[in-house]
Formats: sequence, structure tokens, C-alpha cells
Amino acid sequence: MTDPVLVVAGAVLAGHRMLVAQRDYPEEVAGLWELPGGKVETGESPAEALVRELCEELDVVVSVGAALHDAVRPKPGLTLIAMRAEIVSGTPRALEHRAVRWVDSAELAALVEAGRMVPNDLGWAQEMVAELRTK
Ligand code: 523
Repeated sequence: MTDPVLVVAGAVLAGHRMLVAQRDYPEEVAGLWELPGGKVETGESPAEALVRELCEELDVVVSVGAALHDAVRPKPGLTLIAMRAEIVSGTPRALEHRAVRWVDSAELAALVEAGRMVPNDLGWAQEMVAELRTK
């Protein structure tokens, strides 16, 4: 049996906007937008993994807050969680993605409606559409 994999993604917030990143691979999801993040490594907490991943992928330092509501289990042995985060230093740039952009509630809703978010992130995107609308 392979070890269970936990992936942590960041709902990086600034004012009434959230950061989304455009995947470059694999082919099935290339061009679609996601909450950036990656696999939690042995010995790391999810928050520590998110800090490391967003530094590697976006060249920013973040502080990590509360988890979003839903955990996603696309297949046995793979669990995805998302946590709120705020940038402490740096300006995000796409080191491993095609692009990054800040979206407000309406822009995020438009990505969802156009089928341009990665399928695993749809529940989180919907949660954040509602949350960003209140900011
Ligand atoms: N997802 C996903 N949504 C999402 C992330 C960050 C990841 O559905 N917002 C999925 C995609 C992969 C798995 O989680 O099935 C691992 O994500 P990935 O590839 O971003 O993780 P890394 O960067 O740790 O993995 P490597 O590309 O292998 O280094």
C-alpha cells in the first residue's frame, strides 16, 4: 500500500481579493486555475507545508490561518485541504505556474462558471465567492 497523501492549498487573501494560479501541468488541468499549494511532507504540519510550497511556487512568505470548510478526497489515499493565508512579504510571481492573478468575488465566480477552475477546487472556490462578496 502506498502512504496516504495530504495536499494543502492556500486561499491567499488580500482585502476583497484571492490569489489564483494557473496550472502548467499535467495536461488534463493545464490552463485551469487553482488555489496554489502542494503535498505535505513527512514531519511537516499542513501550515508549515503551505508556507514552504507558497515560497517555492510564488516566492512569497505567508502567515497561515483557518482551514476552509471542505476537505476533498478525489480518490482513496489522497486528501486535499485548503487554509486561509495572508502575504507577509514578497509579491507573488509564477515560478511553477503559467500565471497568477488576484480575483474578486465576481471574477472568481466567472472562472467557476466558465469551467476554468480545477475540478477539485470548485467547492473552495464557491466558498470563497461567498466570503469575498462580504468584504
Ligand atoms: N491539487 C488540486 N488542487 C490544488 C492543488 C494545490 C493540488 O487538485 N489546489 C492536486 C493535484 C495533484 C495533487 O493535488 O493531484 C498534488 O498537487 P501538486 O502537483 O500541486 O503538488 P506538488 O507541487 O507537491 O507535487 P509535484 O508536482 O509532484 O512536486
